[in-house]
Amino acid sequence: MLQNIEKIRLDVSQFSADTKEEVEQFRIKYLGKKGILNELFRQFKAVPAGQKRETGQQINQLKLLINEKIESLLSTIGDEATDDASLDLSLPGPPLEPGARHPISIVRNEIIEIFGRLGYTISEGPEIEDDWHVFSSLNFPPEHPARDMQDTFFIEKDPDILLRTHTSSVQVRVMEKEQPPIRTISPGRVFRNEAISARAHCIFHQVEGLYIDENVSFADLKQTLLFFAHEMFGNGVEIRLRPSYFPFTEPSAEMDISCQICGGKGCNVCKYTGWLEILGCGMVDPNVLEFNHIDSTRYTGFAFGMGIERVAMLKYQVRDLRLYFENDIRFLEQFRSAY
Ligand code: 2U9
Repeated sequence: MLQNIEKIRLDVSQFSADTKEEVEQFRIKYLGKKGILNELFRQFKAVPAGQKRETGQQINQLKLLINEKIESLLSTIGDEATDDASLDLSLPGPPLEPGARHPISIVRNEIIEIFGRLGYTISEGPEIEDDWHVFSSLNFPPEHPARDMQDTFFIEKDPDILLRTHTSSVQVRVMEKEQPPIRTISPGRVFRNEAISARAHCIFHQVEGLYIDENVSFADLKQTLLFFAHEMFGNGVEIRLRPSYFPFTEPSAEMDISCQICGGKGCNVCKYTGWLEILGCGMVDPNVLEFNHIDSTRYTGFAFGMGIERVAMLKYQVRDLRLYFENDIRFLEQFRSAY
């Protein structure tokens, strides 16, 4: 038995391992329930009394040796991840997915670019406005519902201060500084006190346009918007204008484009009408020109306004406006190739 113990001691001393897995196998082989050491203890019972003392000491020393071996193997193997032969730290990391421009930015830039080709400048102005620039100078009557807290975010301490509900206020500021010819568009964020749904949000983006000069007519407006529709949605698109009402334009109209999904035949996207509403427009009301010190007997102008979310919905067939605000990567990454 002492000879057998000596042989086992030699095996243990010579053993080496590269992984924690191998050390565990080693532990089971020697210290497991049916392992070599327990087998020795079983055989120990049959050892003659005179040899028991020495044999017992040898087995206990062997047990110590095995435990020390396991400890030393584990400490040299260390953290498996850092010692994994397949890990080459000199290799370049996995490629990063490129970011994508937000669909609202893509469409805003496209609108700006299209009107830029027609000579329109870009105007910007404050989001926090006063009553004059958002309502009064734009011919809103005192009792107009937009002036109500239900529709507009007012600053509590001062009813004259509010978040702009449209970017027309920017164009009013242009008229304060410049005389015609004026040809400008104003992209920007606007705020309305509305419940959030698939079709409405309390914050959204607009582009409004204003053209004031001598002899500007409704025909100029129609041709400008037809050009825009063709550039934005393709030359096959048709437009139609329906009479409407806005305080700041007279006459006023809403413009529809022919549905691109069904080609005007009627489908569930266009609610079987063949048309999709895209923007509002009209001839600038002479009152608005006069409020802003522009001679309405000499000058006429047209204006239009559109929600960028709505244009992007039609262009990319987005069914729920809330997707624009959720920053879900699965939605945003679909626009990677769009610009
Ligand atoms: C000035 C005078 C007139 C801008 C216009 C509209 C018609 C219009 C809506 C479309 C969808 C806003 O985003 S929306 O809810 N806008 O229908 N906007 S004419 O008229 C102006 C602008 C500036 C000085």
